[in-house]
Amino acid sequence: MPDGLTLFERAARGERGHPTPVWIMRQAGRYLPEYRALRRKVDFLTATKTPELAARITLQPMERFDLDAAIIFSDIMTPLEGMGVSLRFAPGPVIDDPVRSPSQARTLRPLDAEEHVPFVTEAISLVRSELSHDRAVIGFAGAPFTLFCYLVEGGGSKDFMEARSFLRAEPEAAAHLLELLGTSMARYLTAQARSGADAVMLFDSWVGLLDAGTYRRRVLPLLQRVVADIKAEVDRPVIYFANGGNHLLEEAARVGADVLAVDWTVPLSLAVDRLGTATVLQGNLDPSYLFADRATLGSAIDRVLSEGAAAAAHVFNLGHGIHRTTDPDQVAFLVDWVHERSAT
Ligand code: 1CP
Repeated sequence: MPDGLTLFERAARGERGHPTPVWIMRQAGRYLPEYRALRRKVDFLTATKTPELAARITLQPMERFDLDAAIIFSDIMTPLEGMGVSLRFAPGPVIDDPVRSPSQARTLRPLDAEEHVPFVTEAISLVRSELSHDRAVIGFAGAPFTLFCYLVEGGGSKDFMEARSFLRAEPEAAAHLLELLGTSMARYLTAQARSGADAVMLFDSWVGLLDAGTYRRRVLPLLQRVVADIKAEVDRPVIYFANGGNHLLEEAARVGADVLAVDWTVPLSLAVDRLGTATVLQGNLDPSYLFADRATLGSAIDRVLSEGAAAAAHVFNLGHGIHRTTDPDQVAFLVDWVHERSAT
């Protein structure tokens, strides 16, 4: 184990230590008054494309809370613009001209990270140089299937029926699109690691919509290649978040990521029973517990910590993004409670 690694990196590389590292999905964002103040002056896309602003927003939660890792302020949709997709946020992503035919799928080009997303890699370098060396910087990208969902649907959806139908109606065009997204995101994450990200994360927010067989045939081999491509270039832990993936857990564990992140419907102890004790887990407190009184919140955190104790190592997080109406004081309590209760 190399010296000088942060608590987060040690856990992500499978070393069980104390205390348990903690960070929070969507920790930079709308529940923070300082984020809302900044966003009154600048729109979301501009904030993500201005490295100084993106770095400042990334660091906002780090100044308030004793978090072990910063996640770069950006969006999973950001790199798609460079691939030829026109995009706006309202407040979720909207694609006015979604991909609905094989010919449209063929017009997209692979991402060139240097040319298309220099603002992301610059923001990462800035954050890395400003953040204390005992805190990690996490870069991220959308996983191919989740990006495919937004690209074909044109925006958020409960069931992404357009995207799932495209997968069945146009299997070749869908495979081409997924491949292109996979290759592009592998390059994107490699570029983020090279500019200072200590770990990289793939968000598969909508993968739970797939049955296990479809996942195994059409998504898993691609994800395995994406992770292998990143690992061939940079020695950084990869986190894979399989949201809604309780029925895909065994498959998701085969992606080759160092850390498997799960939502709150998968008790960590059950994940250990199913996957064995060699897997590093991240998660998975239900974000709604942040609205409970402190006794309830504290015991829910204790439960997640004790269930995570059987895994190879554990990175504490919520099971999905923090809700925008959350009280920041509850977050401060959570972070300190995790550290205190896992100190020895
Ligand atoms: O109005 C605003 O300020 C925009 C709200 C917002 C923010 C703060 C969006 C639009 N994206 C973000 C930032 C963001 N998105 C981060 C920043 C870093 C951090 O975590 O602190 C990250 C990691 C994301 C990732 C992201 N975007 C995901 C994957 C994680 C997840 O929640 O499952 C997804 C699915 C998106 C799409 C997206 N972008 C924004 C919204 C509101 C959505 C969800 C749209 C939907 O499907 O309804």
